[in-house]
Amino acid sequence: MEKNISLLDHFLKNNKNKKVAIISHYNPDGDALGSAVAMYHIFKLYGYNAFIVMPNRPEEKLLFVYEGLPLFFFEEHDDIIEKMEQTDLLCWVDFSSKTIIDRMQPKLQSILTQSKMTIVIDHHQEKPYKGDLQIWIPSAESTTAIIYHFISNCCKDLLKNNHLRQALYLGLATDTCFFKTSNVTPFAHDMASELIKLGVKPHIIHEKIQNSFSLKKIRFLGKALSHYFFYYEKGRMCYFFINQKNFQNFQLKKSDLRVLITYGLSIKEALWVTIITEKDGQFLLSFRSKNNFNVANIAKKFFHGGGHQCAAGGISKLSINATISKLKTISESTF
Ligand SMILES: [Mn+2]
Repeated sequence: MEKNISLLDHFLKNNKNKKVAIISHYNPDGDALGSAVAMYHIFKLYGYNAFIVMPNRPEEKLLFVYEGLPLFFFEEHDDIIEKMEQTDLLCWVDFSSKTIIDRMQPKLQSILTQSKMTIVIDHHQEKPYKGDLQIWIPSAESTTAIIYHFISNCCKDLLKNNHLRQALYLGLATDTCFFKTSNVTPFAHDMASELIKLGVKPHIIHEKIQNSFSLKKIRFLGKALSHYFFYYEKGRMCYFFINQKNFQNFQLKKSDLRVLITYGLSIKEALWVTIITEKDGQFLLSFRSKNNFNVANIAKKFFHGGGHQCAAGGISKLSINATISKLKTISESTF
C-alpha cells in the first residue's frame, strides 16, 4: 500500500494542470460514487481540472454525495464524449476489468480503450486491464478505503471537508454491507472511527441508504419471498428468479433486488445467493456470499463475469431452466 501511495503522490505532482475525467462503472453504487467524489477533491487540490462521468444515473438515494460537483451521466448526455476526448488523463475508479468495459456503450468503450494516460484505482479481483498507474488492491474493503489511505498520508487537510468524509464513509459502508462482509479488517473500523471523530454521522448515512423502501417495494418483497425464492440445500445456495414481466409489473429497478440478498444469506446453512433477472433474452446473474465463499471465481469461470470474493456478477445465454441446472451443478461440485 505504501508504495502505491508514493507512486500516486509522485504522479499527481508531476502531471499538474491536466484535464481529467473521473469515471466509474454502470449502475454506480456507493463506492463508485464515493471514490469519484474523493478523487475529484484530490485532483482539485493537486491543481487539476476534473469532472466526473458515470455511465448511467445512480439511485436517487446515493446522489447526496454529489452536491455541487461537475457530474455527468453518459446515458443522458452522450455529448460528454467530446468533453472526455479533450482531457489529458482518465481516472478509473472502482472498476478496471475488460469484462466491465465490454459491457459499456461502444462510444464509452472507445474512449476508455484509446491511448490516453490512465490511472486505475480498484479493489475488484480481476487484474486491471489498463493503466499507466495501477493502484489495485483486491484485499481492500472498498475503493474509498484505498483512497482514504492515500488522503490520510498525503493530504490529510482534505478530511476537513464534510462532503468528502461522507463520500469516503459511504463507499466503505455500502461495499461492506455496513461492516458485515468477511473481508472487513481492523483498518475498515479505524477508517470509520476516524471519519466519525471528524463528524460523519453513521446513523444518518444508514438511514439514507437502508431505510428508503416504498410500500410497493415491501409488497414486492413479500411476493418474491413466497413465489420466486428457492433454496437448493445440496449446494447451500439460494436463488431468486424474477422474469421480465414481473420486473416490469412491479416497476422494479435492479437495485430493488438487493434486499433479497439479505434474506437469502440469513438462512443459516446458505453460503451464497444468486439473483437472476432477464434482459433481452439473456439472464443476468448477481452473486453474493458469506463466510469467505468465493463467488468471483464462479462468475469468472462459468458466467463470463467477475467481481469480489463476496459480490460478483455474470451472464447466462442459456434458457432459464438450463441456467438454474448449471447453477445447481456448480453449487454441488463446490462441496
Ligand atoms: Mn467497490
